[in-house]
Amino acid sequence: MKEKKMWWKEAVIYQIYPRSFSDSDGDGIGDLNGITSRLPYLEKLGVDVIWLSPVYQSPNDDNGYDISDYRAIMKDFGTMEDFDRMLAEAHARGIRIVMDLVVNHTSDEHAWFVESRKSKDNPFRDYYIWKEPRDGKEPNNWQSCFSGSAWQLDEATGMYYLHCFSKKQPDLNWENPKVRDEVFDMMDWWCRKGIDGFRMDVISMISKDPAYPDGPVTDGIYGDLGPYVCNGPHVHEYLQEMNRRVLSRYDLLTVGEAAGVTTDEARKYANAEGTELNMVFQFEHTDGVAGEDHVIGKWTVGKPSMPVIREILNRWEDALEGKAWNSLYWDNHDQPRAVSRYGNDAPEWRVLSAKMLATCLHMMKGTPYIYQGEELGMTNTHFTSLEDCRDIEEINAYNQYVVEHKMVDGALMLKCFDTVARDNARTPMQWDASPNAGFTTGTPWIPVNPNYTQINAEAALADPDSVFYYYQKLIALRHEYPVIVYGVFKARMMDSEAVYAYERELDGQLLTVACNWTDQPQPCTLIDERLSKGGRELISNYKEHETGILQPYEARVIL
Ligand code: TEU
Repeated sequence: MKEKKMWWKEAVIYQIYPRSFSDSDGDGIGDLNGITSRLPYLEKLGVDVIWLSPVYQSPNDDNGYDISDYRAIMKDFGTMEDFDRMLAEAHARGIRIVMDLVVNHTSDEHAWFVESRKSKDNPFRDYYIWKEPRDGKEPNNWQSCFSGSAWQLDEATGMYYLHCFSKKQPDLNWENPKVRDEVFDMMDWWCRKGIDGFRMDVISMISKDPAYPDGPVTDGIYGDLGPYVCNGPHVHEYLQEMNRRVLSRYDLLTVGEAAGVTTDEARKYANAEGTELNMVFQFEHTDGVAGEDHVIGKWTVGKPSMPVIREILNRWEDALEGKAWNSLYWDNHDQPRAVSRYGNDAPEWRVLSAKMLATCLHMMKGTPYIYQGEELGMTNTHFTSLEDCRDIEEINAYNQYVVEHKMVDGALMLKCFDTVARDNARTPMQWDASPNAGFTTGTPWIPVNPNYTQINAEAALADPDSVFYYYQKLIALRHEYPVIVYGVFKARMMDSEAVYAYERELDGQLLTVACNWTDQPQPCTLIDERLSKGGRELISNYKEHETGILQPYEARVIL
């Protein structure tokens, strides 16, 4: 099937986690003016769109994913004037801005919840999900994604409210048409301001199984809520309503963060007819792969193997072909650093493996997302005690598994944090080798990664062989060659345990990609075959090549 051309299929997105990007006023917290001042850097990289993690008013229990006012800017980040200026300056540089939309839940400090908890007959009561106790306890055994029960008893009325995340993030009741009206009005308000799209936080979780059954117990303590809150009975209906009432009236990029999504579900969310969203983020190759040495829940000290990752990504490429559009990502603010997790962050391999991973992802079919610092090959950090942690997910998990239930040894838990904790992605952006990596003149809210003296933007910009310039080239290639955007994906060399290879084909044009995921040379004849038939190299992370093999972490792309 001929793919319909759309700007958001041709775009490369850059995610900014504002808290950790650039601090303009020395309070140790990144802000909007900091982002505006760095726009020339992003323009140089060549990205088309910025996705901003939440910048709305928030008590910051979960760094802005707990919103207390959807139409106000978080004080730490600046003012609405700062926002308007950032938007205007981004647009002047041809960069669009996509907002994070967090509407599965609000903050417990949002005016709706402040009202809702007051009494059983408050007009806002049904904005949230309230249940009577079961045998004097929680209504069911669900575990919150941030440990502990997903239910919180509220003294005022003796009832429990549902919070799939922290207890300061009560879930909205999407079955209530008034909630949908409020959300759609608010979205419309931002669209009229001129923003260019939404990344929708856990949008797959807005419709719950009305039976609220107990979930399967996996860690011996609580039950899994996933099967009863992900892809629920009305989720597609609600998104179609959102599409009719808001999205279809503007020219937007929409991407749903879809925990628990399968390829079948994605074909509905991101259907080619455009009745719901443009694309979704799936979790199979990130949270879904605990890899070897799994400890508990999402916590692991192991690495996922390439064939496992390849099976997942190739299956997504094939299943969505012609039916729905893919998103492509290694990193975001909830994931460890890609080069540490999938590549090799040892000094001798860091740059090569970061470029290899970038090639492997950016030549696939779908819209690629780059997370701040990924273009520098930023790495995971190291946790020496719970004091180093800022993320509520880490702190609660440590308290539950190490302190309270004594199921995991504290040192092992810290090793898990080194491997997969979200704070790995949240250490400040490394701008230069000056104190605090040039992120702030004050004390950063989370310590900088000590390797900033070597790994930073200033050094990368001065080095023509840097990871930065490699990303710049990958982005430029996507803009230049339609086969990279629209070509049909076909897996190659599936018998290799070490080489991830594939082709893309469009109107008789063939693109061949081969990536060595190991630190050893690996046999590969695919590239030589293409070269012998007149193919030419578009990009590679090595200058000199060898016949019949790929060198350690070598990536080659032939057109
Ligand atoms: O994340 C939702 C989610 O299910 C996971 O990414 C989760 O945060 C984590 O990886 C579990 O191990 C979204 C946001 O991206 C995240 O930052 C928020 O904390 C969360 O929703 C709640 O809003």
